[in-house]
Amino acid sequence: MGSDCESSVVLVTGGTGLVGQAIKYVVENGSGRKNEKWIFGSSKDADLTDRASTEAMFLKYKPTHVIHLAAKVGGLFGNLSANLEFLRKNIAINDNVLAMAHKTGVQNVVSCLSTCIFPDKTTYPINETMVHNGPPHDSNYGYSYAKRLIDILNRGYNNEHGRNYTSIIPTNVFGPEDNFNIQQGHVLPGLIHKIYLAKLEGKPFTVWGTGKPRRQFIYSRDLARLIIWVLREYKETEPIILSVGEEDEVSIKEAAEQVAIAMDFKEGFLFDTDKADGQYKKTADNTKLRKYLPEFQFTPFPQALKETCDWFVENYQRARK
Ligand code: NAP
Ligand code: GFB
Repeated sequence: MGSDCESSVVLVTGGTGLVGQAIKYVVENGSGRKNEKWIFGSSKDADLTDRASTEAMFLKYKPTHVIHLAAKVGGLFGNLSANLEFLRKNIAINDNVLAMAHKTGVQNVVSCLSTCIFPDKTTYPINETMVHNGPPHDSNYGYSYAKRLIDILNRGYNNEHGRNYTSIIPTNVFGPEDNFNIQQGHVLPGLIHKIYLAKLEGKPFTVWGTGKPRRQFIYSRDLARLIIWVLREYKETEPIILSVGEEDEVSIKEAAEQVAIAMDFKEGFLFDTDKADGQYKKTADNTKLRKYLPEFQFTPFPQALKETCDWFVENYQRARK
């Protein structure tokens, strides 16, 4: 971003979501700079699947930088139920945002991929060079192909227009302001919500699947700090994985045990093995991130979970669920 004296306007598309609100939190708690104006957009500002409303938003705010988070997002079960919609909506959003960024002269765009878009049949750990080396897990092919096209678009804008638009590859994210809807959301917010309800009934909660799949989880507020670093300092067009290390990968069963502890719940849980497991693992390699930021400290998982659970209980009425 510009030097400290140049002013910047940073537009965060998808600014009202889990990751967008984490960026707002860290910007308001020490990560912002005097010469930066931050705008957190949502679908109320513009339906980004529509080219004209996307252009109108860019002309209104005149961003110099964009953090592009807006997407149709869901967990395993949300994706399983609507792969075509995930594909079409996200292709439209991504093409519109990058086209309008280029048309209005935005200097830097950081867009979001996901570790779930990696090839399903692959060696581990997976690194940034492997994104396109084979089909993604079938459970979320729609979302995955739409996300992979961001990387291809970035290449095109770089090759033909010299734009330095780049992307990040976060692993599974959780935190305050998540989507706690049990059917459509991700596993951790789903388990938190289930335990909240189980507490009221005094019964065990249900973990879907076998509990055997493995995941790396990144706290939204840690991801937010890393995204701001990428916007300001990362100069490659190639994507960069933003994830905890391979050693922090846990099974869904272990994650459920940690969530129960964070919610102070002692009634135990059952497995519903009629429900899908989805991808067994998608272990990401954060070596590239560590080369740039060897000292970056992730929030310990139990502390991040506790902060998220406390937020949910305190904000139950207004939380997305
Ligand atoms: P989220 O909580 O579901 O928020 C999605 C955001 O996108 C909301 O602000 C939403 O606005 C906006 N949006 C959706 N459709 C839109 C449209 N048609 N026009 C304008 N805005 C629209 O998502 P998130 O978890 O923060 O994800 C943010 C980014 O991180 C996404 O690109 C996602 O693919 C990526 N990511 C997420 C995870 C994860 O585990 N959560 C993991 C890897 C990557 P409204 O609220 O107004 O609808
Ligand atoms: O976060 P999640 O829904 O998505 O995790 P993915 C699914 C895993 O958690 C499966 C188990 O193994 C589920 O069987 N699970 C257990 C649960 N209990 C629950 C529950 O209550 N809710 C949910 N949702 N799962 C997503 C992709 O994959 O990863 C998205 O589909 C996105 O596109 C996201 O990229 C980051 O991690 O399997």
